[in-house]
Amino acid sequence: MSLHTDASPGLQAVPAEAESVPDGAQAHFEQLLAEDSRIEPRDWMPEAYRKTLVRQISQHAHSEIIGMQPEANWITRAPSLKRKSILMAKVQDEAGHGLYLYSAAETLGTPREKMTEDLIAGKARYSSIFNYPTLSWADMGAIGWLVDGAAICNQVPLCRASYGPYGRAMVRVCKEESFHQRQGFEILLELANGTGAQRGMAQDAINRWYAPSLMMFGPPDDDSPNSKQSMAWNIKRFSNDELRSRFVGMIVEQVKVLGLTLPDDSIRFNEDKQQWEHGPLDWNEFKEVLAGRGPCNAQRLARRREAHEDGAWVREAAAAYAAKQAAAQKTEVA
Ligand code: FAQ
Repeated sequence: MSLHTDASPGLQAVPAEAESVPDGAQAHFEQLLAEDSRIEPRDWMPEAYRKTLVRQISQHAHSEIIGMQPEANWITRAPSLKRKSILMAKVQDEAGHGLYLYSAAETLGTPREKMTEDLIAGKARYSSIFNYPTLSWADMGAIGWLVDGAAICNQVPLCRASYGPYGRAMVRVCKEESFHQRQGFEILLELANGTGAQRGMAQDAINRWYAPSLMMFGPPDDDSPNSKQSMAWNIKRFSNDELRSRFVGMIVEQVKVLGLTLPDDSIRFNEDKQQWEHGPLDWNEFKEVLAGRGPCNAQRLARRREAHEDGAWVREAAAAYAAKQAAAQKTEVA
């Protein structure tokens, strides 16, 4: 199965021989990796390493920004003022995560404008999970518990990613995601202990978000073209399946505290492999979502495009202000 589609062609690695490599630079890069040290923006790095990072960090940044939409859908309908303010703070946190990540990607030489253009033109990827609809308030709980939970599981190892600006951004992101996960769990706990209808709503949300949250970890290892190289470069520390299995082990215990169930009878701990196993996932559905044909892809991109157009005056005003400041500074120096 090839996941490269016309809608999201991804970035192609430049062959190493096309680069002119300064003396000793490749050896220094490899030594930093061998020592498990950080590569910093000032360091020489292979072009393919740079492109892989831009690919992963920009898709991560876009995910945070598009990921604001499913939850923003419930801000005006939150059941209380307290829930509304918590949800608004969470959605704002996601915007902040997007900004840290765009900044980390910019240190690799790709301007944020270019990444944004690719996103709104439908050329860039963002996480599959944000193409599913949020149908009830309980979805705010399921997103916090399952989606932020999966994000943490995937992102804690990224705090040790070999590229310094990415790893450091992830430290702060993970701290905030862990608060997000707890607020989602608490929403579900309250619903699970509420009326029969509320309990039913919580179970329905878990039933709908379970499989998509497992697919967030990416395709199975034998179908993941980037994993091997990314692991050799100490960007990814664990494979997609390893992290998925770890996540299943976490939620299978947590769901018991909710007194609810996961929609998967096949979950078991495999003693021989020492890992959690889950039932089959619909990878065709995943492929469809990646190709732009998920339930909400068109809506998410249209909304992002609209927000970009609506924000044009802010960018123009900021640029005019910066030009004015620069001119004033120039006059002062003269
Ligand atoms: N969705 O070879 P691999 C969040 C693509 S943030 C879409 O395995 P890789 C916070 C992949 O890009 C969620 N595309 O790729 C939040 C590649 O395509 P390409 C985002 C996917 O990079 C919570 C192709 O498939 N988190 O949730 C997905 O080694 C609540 C082949 O795959 C991150 O981005 C997918 N699920 O591993 C916000 C974490 N999976 O680029 C708001 C950082 C795979 O060759 C509310 N990223 N693809 O055209 C990563 O850890 C990795 O990039 C993976 C994919 C694990 C996602």
